[in-house]
Amino acid sequence: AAHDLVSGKAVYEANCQSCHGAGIMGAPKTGDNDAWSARIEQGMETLISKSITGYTGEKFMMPAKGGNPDLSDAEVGDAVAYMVSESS
Ligand code: HEB
Repeated sequence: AAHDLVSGKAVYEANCQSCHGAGIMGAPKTGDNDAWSARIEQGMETLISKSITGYTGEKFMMPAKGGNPDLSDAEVGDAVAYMVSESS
């Protein structure tokens, strides 16, 4: 499915930037290609499903939907697409 990068930017700024903007608490920083390239190789489906469900990495944790259960799966997908487009 196609992702809406305009929606994704807004969802990102409201829900993801707090961690991913500065790359705090182990979050891969948006725009940092080195931090993202190996992650992007997993493919969009995997990146999005892990962002929806949340997961614990080796040291740090990505909260489900960034901690906002009101987001739809499509909104999370748009935000991931925006982050990847900024970080590739
Ligand atoms: Fe995050 C990771 C997305 C929010 C923290 N994230 C991540 C990733 C993605 C994301 C895509 C990658 C995955 C892989 O690699 O597989 N986020 C996202 C989004 C959002 C977010 C879309 C909004 C909704 N985060 C967030 C927040 C935080 C975070 C808010 C804090 C609290 N993350 C994180 C971390 C990580 C991530 C820490 C890493 C983990 C590991 O270790 O791996």
